[in-house]
Amino acid sequence: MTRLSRSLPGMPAAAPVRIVHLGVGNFYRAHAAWYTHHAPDAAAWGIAAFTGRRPDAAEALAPQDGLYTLVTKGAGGDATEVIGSIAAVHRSDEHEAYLGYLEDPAVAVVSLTVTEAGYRRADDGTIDRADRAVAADVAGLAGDPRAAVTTAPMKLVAGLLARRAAGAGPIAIMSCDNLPDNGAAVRAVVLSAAETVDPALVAWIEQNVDFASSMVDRITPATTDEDRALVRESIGAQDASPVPTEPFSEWVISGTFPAGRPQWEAAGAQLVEDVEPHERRKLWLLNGSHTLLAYAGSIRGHATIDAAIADPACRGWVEQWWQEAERHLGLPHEEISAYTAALLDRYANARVRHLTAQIAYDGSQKLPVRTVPLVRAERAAGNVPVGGATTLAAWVLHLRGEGAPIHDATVAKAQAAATSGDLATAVPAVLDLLGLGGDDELTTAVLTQVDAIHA
Ligand code: CS2
Repeated sequence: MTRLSRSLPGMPAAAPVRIVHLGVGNFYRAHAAWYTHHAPDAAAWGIAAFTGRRPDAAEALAPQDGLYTLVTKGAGGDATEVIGSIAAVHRSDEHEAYLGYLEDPAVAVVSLTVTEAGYRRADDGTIDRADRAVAADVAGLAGDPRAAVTTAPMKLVAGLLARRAAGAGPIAIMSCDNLPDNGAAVRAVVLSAAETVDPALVAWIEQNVDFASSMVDRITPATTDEDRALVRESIGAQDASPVPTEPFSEWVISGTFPAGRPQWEAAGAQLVEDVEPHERRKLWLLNGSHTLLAYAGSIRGHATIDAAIADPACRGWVEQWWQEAERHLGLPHEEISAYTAALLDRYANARVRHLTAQIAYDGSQKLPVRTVPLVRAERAAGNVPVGGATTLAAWVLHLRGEGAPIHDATVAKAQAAATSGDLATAVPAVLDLLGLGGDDELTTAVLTQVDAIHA
């Protein structure tokens, strides 16, 4: 069967590259690439997409000219649509190509979906100099500003060095990852990374780079062979890498975009002054409950989110977590209940098949931003949060080998704490590591939830 390509009838031509994206996984292709495709000025805004650690997406997408099919899995059936906004695809190691884009004044935005772990942040939010890959990148750039680098913060620094040298002018960097205040978070990590390589770059960045913030919300599982077969049937061409997703989608952005941007708002994105309240709502209500379900659900034998939320115990804990969140979000009750009611429907959508094991990835990076801040707020208010304690209990059990397999590059300390003795020792050790130590009431609540999860 014919492979999907731009030479097939009705396919859009590739737009000139004005956006560079780092980390072209399913999530980006279900989300920001879709909005760019649907912007009224899409013909002027092509994306050059670089893969993350694995070259798979470049290998699948390059032979089909960057095109792919988005499969929206609604309760009533699947809708397929070919997305054309990715004009060029590259492996992450095609560094000269990357620098070439940054040297082009027409390139106006660098966006990122590199996951929480990809930012290589130390506890204080600056670049983690102890990280071996970071150290190698620093050494490389110190000798040659065009040396190949592998970490996301150093890719940004290398790109900005090239842009400054080329006199290509201001640019926006926009994170689409689940970090609170992600624009400020990326700014802190990039400025500290620049400092290690070329202190003069710091002032240039301050004058020329807009660190836009964005909250992205669309549940996107991994592609299955079933998706490939369905797409073959539906579009009459072979797509090696279609993207399944859910009907719901939300994108909230704030930034000045000094070199321009597509009219994303005309495709449904919201441009706001302050993304923070939106980000917190999504991180706590969605991502926080996802993490609860990923660990507690997988321990109770559920492979997918729809199965986990159908378990009355899991659903009860999620609802408790949402009540805990409501006390600290400072949003109208109606807004929260509308969002959580929609979440229950989204989670129950069995056609999405979102794996608990996928969400269980990288817990050591995720819990500190989506779970711990709310637990801390609850404790400061004198409450014992049962929902939060359930996530903590489930994570300790996961680190001790229960439920979804561990897949987390920065888990060593937490895993050592979790396996340091029996649960009565392990729980306070892990809480301590999360900055929740010395709290007997919380420890007791977590131990009680260990039993509840096993019940
Ligand atoms: C999930 C997110 O894997 C995870 O950690 O919580 O990827 C979630 O599906 C997205 O943030 C939804 O927008």
